[in-house]
Amino acid sequence: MESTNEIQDKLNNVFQICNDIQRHISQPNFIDCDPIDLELQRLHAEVIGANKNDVKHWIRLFKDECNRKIYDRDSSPVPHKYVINYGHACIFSALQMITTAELDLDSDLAEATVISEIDQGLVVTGALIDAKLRDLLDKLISELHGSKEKIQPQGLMLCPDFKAQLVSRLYYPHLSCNVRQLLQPTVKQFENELTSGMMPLHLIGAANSWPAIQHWNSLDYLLSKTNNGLRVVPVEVGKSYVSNAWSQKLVTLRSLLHEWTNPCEAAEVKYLAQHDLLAQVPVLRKDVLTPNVVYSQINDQERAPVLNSWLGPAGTISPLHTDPNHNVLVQVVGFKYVRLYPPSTKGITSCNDMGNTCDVELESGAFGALFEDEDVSASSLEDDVVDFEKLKARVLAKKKYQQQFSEFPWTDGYVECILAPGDEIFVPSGWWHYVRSLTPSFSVSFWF
Ligand SMILES: O=C(O)CCC(=O)C(=O)O
Repeated sequence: MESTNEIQDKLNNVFQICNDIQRHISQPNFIDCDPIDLELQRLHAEVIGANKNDVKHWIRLFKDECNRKIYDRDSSPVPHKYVINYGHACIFSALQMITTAELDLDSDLAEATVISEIDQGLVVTGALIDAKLRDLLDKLISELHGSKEKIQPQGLMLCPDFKAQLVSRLYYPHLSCNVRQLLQPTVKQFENELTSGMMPLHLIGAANSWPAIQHWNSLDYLLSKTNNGLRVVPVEVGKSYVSNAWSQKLVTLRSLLHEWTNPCEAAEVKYLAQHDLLAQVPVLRKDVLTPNVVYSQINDQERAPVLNSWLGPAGTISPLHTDPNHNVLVQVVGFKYVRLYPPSTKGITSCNDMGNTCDVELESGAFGALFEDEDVSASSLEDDVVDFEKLKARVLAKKKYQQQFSEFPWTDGYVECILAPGDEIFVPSGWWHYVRSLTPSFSVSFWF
């Protein structure tokens, strides 16, 4: 329980940070609108200058206007200023809730409402938000939580079941074309490797010394670093980003973690994918070190690697795709299967607008009999009962799918591996890669 003095101190700090944020965003040269955006510019000025009663109205107009500019467009890229404006509108809205005493700032509801508004802004603006503003928002968010009583530790793990992990491993009897393995290579060794050609490398235990390896499997830890899980994050909903029934939404981390630790409550697979969670929650960034591999290729500050987090339950799929950068994917919690094909592989064609994702579903044609229902495979081992009819049906379905895409290299021309906690995989640019989580999983990628 906070004392009256503590509450007053907290309020003073919160108001001070709000003032700093307001001053920072209101810099006249901060938003650079061209003449055709005069309407937006006018709205921005009015939001900043509006009296208290009008603010809410203007913020809504402003957000709607930015939203329209962002989403009502052809396929051309969204000009950054609309995205930044949208982010600012979310932040204004949060400040307005605080400074008009609309909410009891000491309540959980206030913390959740303000954080949700700020996180919307942070998620939409991503890397576009400037470092100073990011820092101020981080301070505000941690001050809002203040010295609230700590939640009782529950001792729950993101990936608790060691046996399930073993089962996942056993279910890969044919890892016949392993990615070349290296044991914790130095920068020099890695450079030597690359002089003979850009090939994927499985770097066993290369991230073992990361604090994240020790801490991120603990839900208590993840909740304690995210205002008890109130931080709001984007998730992909559906089988994979090329399937028809796929969408994105914003949810609290607490609801995600709850869902994954109570799987029967999860209606659909939700995947926090390709999101820079560590920029959104900088305290988690401290648990992560930049892999040696990245240093071997980048030595100037100008080209900082692009980080992304990948957090989800067992069964998330990133379909076979390529990226224009080199990548190191680091496995922090749980296990992932990765399969890679070289850039110029015949029989792989893309199906999406960006031309980087293959139209073939590996899980249907390559793993149909293994992956379709992991619960069944786990319980089969446990009870020593195998449903042969079901297995037969899957083998047939798999064959049929393979025939449908007969050009695709189903049986050769690839390398594969299973990433365990502490492992890294180097994916050279242009290599096709397919990734599937075998257990609940948390990974961080570095594109460089
Ligand atoms: O882990 C995943 O699901 C996909 C990772 C990936 O595709 C990447 O890091 O480029």
